Amino acid sequence: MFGSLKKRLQDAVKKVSKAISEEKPVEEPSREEIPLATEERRFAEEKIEIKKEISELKKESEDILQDFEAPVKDNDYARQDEEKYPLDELREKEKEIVEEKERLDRVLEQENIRVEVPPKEKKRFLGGLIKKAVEKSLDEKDVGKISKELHLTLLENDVALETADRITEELKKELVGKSVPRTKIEETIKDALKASMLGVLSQERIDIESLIEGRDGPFLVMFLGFNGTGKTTSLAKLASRLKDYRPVLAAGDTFRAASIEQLEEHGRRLGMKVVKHNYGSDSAAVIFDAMKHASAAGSKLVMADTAGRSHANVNLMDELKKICRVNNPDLKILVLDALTGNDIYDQVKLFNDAVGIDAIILSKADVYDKGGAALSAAHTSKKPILFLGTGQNYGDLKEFDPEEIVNNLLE
Ligand SMILES: Nc1nc2c(ncn2[C@@H]2O[C@H](COP(=O)(O)OP(=O)(O)OP(=O)(O)O)[C@@H](O)[C@H]2O)c(=O)[nH]1
Ligand SMILES: [Mg+2]
Repeated sequence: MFGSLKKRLQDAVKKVSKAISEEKPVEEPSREEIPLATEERRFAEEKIEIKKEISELKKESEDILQDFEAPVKDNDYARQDEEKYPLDELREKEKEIVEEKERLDRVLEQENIRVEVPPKEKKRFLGGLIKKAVEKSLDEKDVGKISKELHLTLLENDVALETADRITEELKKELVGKSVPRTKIEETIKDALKASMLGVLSQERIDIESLIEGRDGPFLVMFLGFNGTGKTTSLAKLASRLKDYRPVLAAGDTFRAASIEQLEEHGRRLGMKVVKHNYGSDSAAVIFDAMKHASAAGSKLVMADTAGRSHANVNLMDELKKICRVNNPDLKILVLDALTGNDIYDQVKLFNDAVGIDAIILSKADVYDKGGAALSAAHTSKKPILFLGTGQNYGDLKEFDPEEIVNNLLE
């Protein structure tokens, strides 16, 4: 039943996670962020200071040398100045200046040599880089891409718009701001998607058997739905499953030709009592009779068939309300044909508004590949899907397990 949805979801998740994980891993780091850059800048500032110092020294040495050389030309001055500047001292001073100049020149020569960053600093910096390279912080933009792709995939697979919206909203909440190892992006998206789909699918569970056990008189299960969705067949399958409670079948569809015979045939095959009236008779009365019969016979279960109906059948919708008023069913099961696709939302709304439904059986899952119907049905009704109809035999009723389905979809 979920073949197409499974394949498309898997493809979509792969596609977006690949795109995100392959994005340029590290943005060009700003100078402020990186210790190495800070170190370089500090060095550049130092260089300017050194240059200033050199030019001052040069000027100083030129002045001194000038003073020193001048008196040589003029012996009088020389003699005078020798007193002022003792020659040895001048030579010594010149040597110092030249040495200092040479030292500063050597420092300047190293201008292109990288400043050695202390190993601890370097490690911290590299650690940051590696983290950026292997981890991806999912932002609004990334998650936007993911949810857009998945939203489309869900819609293409029959998921109702409201349901697809809800799933992708949940996904966004889960993913935005999450820091994920680049190798685990796909896994993370899958997990988030699983959680949001499970949130939609997992409605309160219903255990029919314990409900039946917990009831004093006969427990009344009523089947309702559009025309031809699989009500009568699903009723027979569930009756077969619950045969130990000796169900009494009520031929509540007094409207469609051959509906009574159809139920009688199931009763014959399953060895179960069928309570029937004539065609055109009051359906509420048939079910009421079946309840009486079950009470008298000590049966714990009545399963009532009803006619298929739609918005157009105003009388039949009123009849449904009357059946419920008169018989107050314990469990109203809406049978939905999985192939219905987008109309599921309307069908759920129609029956829920009219009489309120308690649970869903999704029939024809065996001939339906898209899978989205289940998500829409559970989400729009907020009721549990009890079973999937998986064929035309009595045994073809599979318990619906949301976790199994979601895990299978995204394994
Ligand atoms: N493949 C498949 N066919 C199903 C399933 N459930 C029902 N059908 C078939 O769907 C057709 C209609 O089934 P019914 O049980 O008569 O449907 P209904 O809702 O009672 O129909 P109406 O009483 O006319 O409204 C029949 O041919 C069934 O055999 C299912 O799970 N899988
Ligand atoms: Mg029927």
